Amino acid sequence: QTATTEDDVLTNKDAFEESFVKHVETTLARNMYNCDNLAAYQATSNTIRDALLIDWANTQQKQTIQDGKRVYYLSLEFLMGRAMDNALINLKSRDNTKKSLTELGFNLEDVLEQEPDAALGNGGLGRLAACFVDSLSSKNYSGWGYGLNYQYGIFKQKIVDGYQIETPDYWLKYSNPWEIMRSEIQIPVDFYGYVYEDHDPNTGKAKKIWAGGERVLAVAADFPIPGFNTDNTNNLRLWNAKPTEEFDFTKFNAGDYQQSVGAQQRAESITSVLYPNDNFESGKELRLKQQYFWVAASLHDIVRRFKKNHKNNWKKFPDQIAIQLNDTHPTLAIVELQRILVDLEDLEWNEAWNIVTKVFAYTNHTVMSEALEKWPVDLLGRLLPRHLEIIYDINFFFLKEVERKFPDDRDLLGKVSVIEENAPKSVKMAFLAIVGSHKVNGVAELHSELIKTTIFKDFVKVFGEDKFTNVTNGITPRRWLRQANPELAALIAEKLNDPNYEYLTNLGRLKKLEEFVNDDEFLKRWDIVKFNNKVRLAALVKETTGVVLDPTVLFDVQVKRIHEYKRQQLNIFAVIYRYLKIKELLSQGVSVDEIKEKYYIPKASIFGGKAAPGYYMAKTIIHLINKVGDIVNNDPEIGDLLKVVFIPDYNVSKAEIITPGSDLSNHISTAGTEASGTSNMKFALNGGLIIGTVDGANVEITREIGEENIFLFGNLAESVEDLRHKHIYEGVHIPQTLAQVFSAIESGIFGNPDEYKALIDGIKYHGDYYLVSDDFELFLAAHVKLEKVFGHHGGDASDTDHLHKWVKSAVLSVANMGFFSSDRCIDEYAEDIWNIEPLNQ
Ligand code: 26Q
Repeated sequence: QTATTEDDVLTNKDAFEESFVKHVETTLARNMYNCDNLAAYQATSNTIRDALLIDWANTQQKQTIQDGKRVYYLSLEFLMGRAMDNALINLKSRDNTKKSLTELGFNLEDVLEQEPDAALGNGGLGRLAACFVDSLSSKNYSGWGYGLNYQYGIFKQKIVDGYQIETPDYWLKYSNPWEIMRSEIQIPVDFYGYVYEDHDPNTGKAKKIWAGGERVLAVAADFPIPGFNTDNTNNLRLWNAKPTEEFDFTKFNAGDYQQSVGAQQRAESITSVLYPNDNFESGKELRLKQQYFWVAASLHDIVRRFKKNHKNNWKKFPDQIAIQLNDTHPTLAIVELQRILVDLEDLEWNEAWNIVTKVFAYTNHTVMSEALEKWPVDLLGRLLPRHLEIIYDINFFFLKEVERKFPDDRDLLGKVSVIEENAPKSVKMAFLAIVGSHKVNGVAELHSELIKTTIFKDFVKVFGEDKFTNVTNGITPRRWLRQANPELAALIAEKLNDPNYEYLTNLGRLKKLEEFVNDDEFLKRWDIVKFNNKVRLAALVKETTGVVLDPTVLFDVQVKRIHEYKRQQLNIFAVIYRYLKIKELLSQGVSVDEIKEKYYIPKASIFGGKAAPGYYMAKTIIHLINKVGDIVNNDPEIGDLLKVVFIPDYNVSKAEIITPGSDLSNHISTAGTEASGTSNMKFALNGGLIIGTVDGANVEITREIGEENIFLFGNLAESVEDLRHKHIYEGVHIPQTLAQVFSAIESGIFGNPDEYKALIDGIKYHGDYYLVSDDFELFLAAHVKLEKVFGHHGGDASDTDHLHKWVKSAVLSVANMGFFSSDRCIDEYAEDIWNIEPLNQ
């Protein structure tokens, strides 16, 4: 009588243990006597997966029966991180699993550590997609993700002699228990070849045929996405490229068997590696191949599913399907759907185009020109000859319409054309995405306003204001509060009288925390939680860098991709300035205690983030941070007054430790450059304060939490253009403080100054594009102010000054962060863009 249902493994110890042993013995073909943590992870994940699959199958069946509208989120990146803890939390199985594993002789935390990160993304855009699929499931929407199942995720970063070294992330070393291979779902995708015109034998109508070329198979791998507090379990479908069995007989007959097999094999390279550029367009042919492979497979899958229920009733297509384009990477989907409808399904151009534009919507994530995708027409035309023709036709009909509406505006046509005529003649993907979508959104208010007045202003004129909208980004509180910060999540649940953590799907309820802001006992407990999280972060720093941090000092964190616009250089220059000043004071005989008392509180500057492998300037910044760390951390006079560390290989799992452990985090991009930022939200939700510029979502965070609870500084977006102009025509003014930093670097104290020449010259002589010189002293001043508020916190809860200023601000921040749940964000997309409603459960 031990028979159990799959669901019991989630809540019943015996059922869990029975399944665990079964998986050890059958799935893993091992035995309980030599079961290590890795085997325990595999047996546990397979056990949880079994339960997950039931919910997943039920959900898909329910969604099919209800036959409502579904949204498909097309993203080339899903930066998921680990799946197991998230599944345990969402399925309410964490306690049972922890207890069961303990009985079996394992520790849950150690077992969780065995899982490699699914690092199929670069940074913010990829992590946003991961938060979105979590919210789609948790809020009972019918919503699938479509992406690529890269064999290699974002590279692993090693730091050797202060330099970044990239090593491959072969994350599928052991089989992936969260992936369900759908080897029966195979979709052929064609490349190259040529187009000819034929006549329909029945109607006599002319018809375009795309023929010849290379064929690759797209094979589906499915990842179930569990929701929190609901059985709703959506699907993330990631494609694998596989060779077809068709064979190059000319080569074969010519006796070149080896070579023809080799050519087939190369098909798999399409989904081999994630391009490691963040906010930078590289124009590589393989990247375009990835994009079309993914888009074609996804659309054919979507269309096939539609036809199963609705045959050729194409009018219904936009009532059944919404497709969201995560940046311009999937823009070819617009062209592909038009091709399917016109070439394969024989719809009239206008009827097809009407359907296409109702289905698609496009999210823009940047205004920076170097990140805007452009594909040369000769490359596009060679790889996808029929698609290039369709793009020309789309542009032709669009421009005709513009001309009809604005007959007197002679320049307008050139400004909105999807084709850039300059050498090399190319297709502007953002323009194509706008023309083919019914809505275009930015990701924070400031950013959404900026795109309307700069890069897309002519399209606002053509299409009107209503097509352009804002959906401010959000983050999932399941991973970024409950999973990353269990102690804080528990304290909040207690204060909200919410033992089932329902606030995690109703994040506005955090507001109630304001009631306790004058309760000293509560503030102390809050501060102890922060302290414990700082101890956890200090352990990570010790383990990864060897540097020992005192958890009572100010933890000042900047972790994100390394980019000039994000201005890690501004931060490290300020650290160098601090070091120089401390040295100066010491040389004047001022004691360490007096320095702490009157000048500089002790602090640790914690950096982390990857540079794109070909981004020289970003790599230079990493090198400088590491060299400054070497000098400062080994200076015997300095002690705990200042530490500088660079945590190697920043990723989602490390973020889960770093975020809760920060006192202060930096979001200091040049105003107008960071579309939103999402780590700012994660830090604030975990009770860290922010030092930031008036950029991206910092603006709305300030509005929500109150300007007295955030440290803003720097020139505003509206001044940036003038300042850049001034730099070029009047020269850059380097303030004395910054000049001292440059002299120190040039003196060689951080190693060969030639290595930093490009970094400094870019500011001094090449126009200081990111306004480091303009914002440097404002940054220093913001620090003076915030360090007064932080005080001489000793991590002992007896520092009432700290408690009443800093900790209060932290509580008030958290209390007002409800708006930044990705649940709210998904509700806005559902209502304003997708026109879908949650499923009846
Ligand atoms: C494009 C062409 C070829 C190769 C790579 C790319 C590419 C890859 C990744 C271009 C851009 C990206 C990533 C962009 C990104 O992460 N943007 C961030 O999106 C976040 C979510 O909206 C925002 O919070 C950030 O402000 C924004 O920088």
